[in-house]
Amino acid sequence: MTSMLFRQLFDPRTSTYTYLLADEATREAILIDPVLEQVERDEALLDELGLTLAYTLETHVHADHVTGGGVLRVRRGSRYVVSRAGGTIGADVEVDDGDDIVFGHERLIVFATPGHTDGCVTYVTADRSAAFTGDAVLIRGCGRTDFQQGCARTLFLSVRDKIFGLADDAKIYPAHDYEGRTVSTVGEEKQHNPRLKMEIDQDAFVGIMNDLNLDRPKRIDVAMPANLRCGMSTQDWMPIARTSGDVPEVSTSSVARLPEGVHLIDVRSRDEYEGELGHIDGTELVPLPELSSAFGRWEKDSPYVVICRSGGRSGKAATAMEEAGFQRVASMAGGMLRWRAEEARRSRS
Ligand SMILES: N[C@@H](CCC(=O)N[C@@H](CS)C(=O)NCC(=O)O)C(=O)O
Ligand SMILES: [Fe+2]
Repeated sequence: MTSMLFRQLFDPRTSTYTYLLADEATREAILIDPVLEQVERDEALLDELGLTLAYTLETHVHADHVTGGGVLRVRRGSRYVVSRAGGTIGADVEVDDGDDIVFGHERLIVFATPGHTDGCVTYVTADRSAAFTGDAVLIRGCGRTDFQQGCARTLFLSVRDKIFGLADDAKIYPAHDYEGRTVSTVGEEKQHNPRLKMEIDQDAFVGIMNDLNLDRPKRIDVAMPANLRCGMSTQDWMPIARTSGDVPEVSTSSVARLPEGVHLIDVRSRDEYEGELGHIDGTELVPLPELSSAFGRWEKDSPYVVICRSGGRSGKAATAMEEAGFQRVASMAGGMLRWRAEEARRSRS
């Protein structure tokens, strides 16, 4: 971990930690457990630090928040990584025990650590000095085992055989902390974790877990289905992710491979449309202030992608169109700025 860029980020509403890791030399980055409502924060940090987001990694299918991995994939071209055992649909990379995730010269090793859910994994740095344990081990606690195929017997074995098999000074970075703690070590948890310390046996652990009587996570009915789809929308005409502001977005690369019959609408001013950034062939120019006047002549059930300079106005337009009853609308994330940047990247490679 010594030369790796590392930031621990926090979502206060769900007490979730998101971890940013990057190769200092190549600037390739990953995010572990990004949260939908914090995507703007994460993107700003990536931009400030000059990082390319190669992957987003889920430690499991979360029940308490929607992943930011879907929107980040659409906006940044990152690849969505989740355990094969988690039962998700549409991931870019499904990992199993022992797999590697490589970014630049850095590498994380996947440990299967089921029990909180059957698809829980722990990501361990190549030098085994730090483990991102998700909800398998929390600081002085552990993930509950009362839903999502949770199993206390399995969790006990994952922690004792896998995570506690690391050196005592290995750092533990959990997916949540509800009391403001940020990091622990294997040795500390072996000694002080009230559920998992070494003097507790498997039967005692199962007894503790069966007696927790926790409330159902408040957002489970929204979070679970969304996370099982890797943060992507249920619409299937294009790969769409909905932002925390509920704007449907598609990537520039999806627009570059546009399916037949999708209407492209550019909502910038005529000056911009004909200016330096230019426009995509086949688009219809309808400046945002005039958008609603076009609603009458557009079919409500046809598919539309809306475009502007950076994705702000097109997002507003997409929302307005949905409110007006259009059923298949998306905003092109990043707008013409990203379109041109991607074009330059494509022509270099
Ligand atoms: N109160 C939170 C749920 C907290 C919760 O259940 N957290 C899960 C992790 S997603 C857990 O395993 N907690 C273990 C514990 O609180 O001991 C919510 O409504 O979202
Ligand atoms: Fe969880």
